Amino acid sequence: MSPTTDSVLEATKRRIRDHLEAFGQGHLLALWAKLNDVERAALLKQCDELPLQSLASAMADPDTLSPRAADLGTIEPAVVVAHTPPDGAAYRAKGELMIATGRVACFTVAGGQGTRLGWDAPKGTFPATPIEGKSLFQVFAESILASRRRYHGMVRWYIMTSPLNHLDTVRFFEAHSWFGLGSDTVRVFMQGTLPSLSRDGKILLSGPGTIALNPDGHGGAVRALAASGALAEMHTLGIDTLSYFQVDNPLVDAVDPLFLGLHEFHPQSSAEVSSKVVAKRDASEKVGVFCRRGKRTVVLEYTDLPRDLAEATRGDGGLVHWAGSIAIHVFSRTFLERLAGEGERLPLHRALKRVAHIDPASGVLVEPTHANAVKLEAFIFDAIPLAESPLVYETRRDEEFAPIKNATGEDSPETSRRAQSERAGRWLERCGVRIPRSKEDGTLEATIELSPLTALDAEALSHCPGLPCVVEAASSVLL
Ligand code: UD2
Repeated sequence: MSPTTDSVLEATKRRIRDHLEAFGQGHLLALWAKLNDVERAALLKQCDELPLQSLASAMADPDTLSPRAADLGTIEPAVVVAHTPPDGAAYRAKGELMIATGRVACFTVAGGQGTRLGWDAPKGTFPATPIEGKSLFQVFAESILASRRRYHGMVRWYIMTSPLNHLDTVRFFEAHSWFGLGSDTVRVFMQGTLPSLSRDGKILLSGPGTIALNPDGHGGAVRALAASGALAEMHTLGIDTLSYFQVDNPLVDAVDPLFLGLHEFHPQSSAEVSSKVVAKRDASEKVGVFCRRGKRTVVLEYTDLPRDLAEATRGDGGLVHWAGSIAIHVFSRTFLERLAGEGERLPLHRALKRVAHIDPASGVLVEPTHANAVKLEAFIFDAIPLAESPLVYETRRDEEFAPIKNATGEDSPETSRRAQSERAGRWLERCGVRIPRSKEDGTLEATIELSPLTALDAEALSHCPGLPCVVEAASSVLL
């Protein structure tokens, strides 16, 4: 390295070291002497990009991020538009027109790590369906393709990944020829990252010259949609409405005209953001709940909802805070542009995790056996209170929500595949097909897999030629 380059590096180092020290993070350069010039330059770049100012309070005391019950104020049940609203057909027709005129795109957040499932690949590649084992991504792709055909409109698909799974996700789509959607109609872009902290607020090193980073949560979508150019592209293409869903729920109605129509035209909606809820299975179900805090509609994540509020019941025995978030929303593009333009950083939440890291004093790798680190994440649903008049709409769990989260037990591949099969069975019954059911509890005694390309709902299924009259007990039926 030339003397000039050397002195530039030293000057940059001094500037960055002073800045880090001002925030109590000087240890990040402690292993400087062990690094070569390339590693030094890379470390300085990483340090320079840290949003230290906005992380100042999190670093000063990571515990301040957990809301205390006293800070929540008065929490009341959310106002929810009931399932099958009057004039549903009119809202649906308006939603269909939104799709037909190319105003709607899908948006899937798929940057998470999927640790609980134990699947060592992007979660969207997980085999989800009961017979063919189609991946989650394929189920969504078929749903989008079927919506394009049914409503005669282009529905593009935006997928947010993270540095942990971006390349694998793109390769998966390439290997499957983009599931027939056309690669130019699917845009895969990466979310940002935030540094992982020690329990006392020190940024961790993952190597002598690298900072330990984690994806910045699905709340990072606001920034990533803007930074990737996706919002600008939507503007150019005339897309003004985003149908948002998570990567883990194969029952999602990816392009739901009724929900889109309600979002845009319901008198209680400002058409900025709308959300679907289902009645919580029980007080301990791990979903956020929609509540009202003062005049604002908010989602309190299950970890932040005090137990007495989670368990409070009404006179009829139902939960007071029953409206469970299934993470299905519609966002208007202009609302997201407004948030991104205001530089709105959604509040950070903390998750305690095990993170292997380098001890800056000794340079030795520490492999913890307990949760030693704080990961910081923003949640997209914290944008809801920033909307003028968000709409909350109740839907049916058995029709729209069977997520795959855990390897076994609740919300597992097994429960989700059964729910997919049950829904297909119900739709066939509505078309007059005889379905084998258990005499004890009425559950389906066959396995049925129905592709979205065959039918997007029971009504469409009734027009399909060649439906069986009877499904035999213990059979597998692929439609
Ligand atoms: C989420 C909701 C929960 C409930 C439930 C319904 C949160 C914090 N909680 O729980 O209230 O609505 O879903 O199923 O969202 N993701 C990213 N980037 C990240 C982190 C996550 O894209 O940095 C994606 C992830 O790929 C997945 C979704 O966000 O599609 C949910 O992530 P999660 O597994 O952390 O949330 P979960 O299932 O505990």
